[in-house]
Amino acid sequence: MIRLWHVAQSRSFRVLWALEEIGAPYELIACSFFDRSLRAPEHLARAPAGRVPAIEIEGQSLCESGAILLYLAERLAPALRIPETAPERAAFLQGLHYAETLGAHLANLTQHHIVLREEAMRSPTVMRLEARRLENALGAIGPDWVAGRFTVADIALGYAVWLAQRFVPVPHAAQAYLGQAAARPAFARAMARDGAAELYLRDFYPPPEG
Ligand SMILES: N[C@@H](CCC(=O)N[C@@H](CS)C(=O)NCC(=O)O)C(=O)O
Repeated sequence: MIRLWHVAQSRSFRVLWALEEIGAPYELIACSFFDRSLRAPEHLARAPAGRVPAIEIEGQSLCESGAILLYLAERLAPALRIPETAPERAAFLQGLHYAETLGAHLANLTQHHIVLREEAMRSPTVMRLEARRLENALGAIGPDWVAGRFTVADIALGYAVWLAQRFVPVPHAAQAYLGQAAARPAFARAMARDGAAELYLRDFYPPPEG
């Protein structure tokens, strides 16, 4: 049985969505960022940075969302990846990893808008800069699937665009891309299992004026 350690709205949603696309049975272990459970020794043994996602599959433990997506596709759903010899392979790998270019901006914005609770801890300059950089980076997304057909790269990117709309106006092509992604039945099933929001409680976190 596959086991997924997950926090609602976090990058582990990528893996949850992929598991729903695949249709393999899995156990979902709902975690929280706020109860120290991700710092417990048993979680650190499977995810040394104390993060999610973490997954156990076939006796292996993985804790990097892009690697998990590729592993799941290779092992269980070859249709969700692009084979090494196909011409679309480069676009597939590029999309899968570009998701973490977006992820870096999203993580910084999450820190400054949400995790750093006191105003004095936040940097308005970083918030404005990261919002601008995220918006620019979104310019490369959509409207079509990154490698010509739906793959796990679109799961990685789709989640990033879904979260990005909380921080910036999403460009039209990326909006159309997200619309296609969110229309997938597996996306809706994953959303239904995501759990109660504890991190992003507002629809939009605008950059501070200035
Ligand atoms: N590059 C990693 C990033 C994992 C990551 O940073 N996860 C966040 C949630 S989106 C987390 O668990 N943060 C908890 C913490 O930093 O303490 C991946 O894509 O899996």
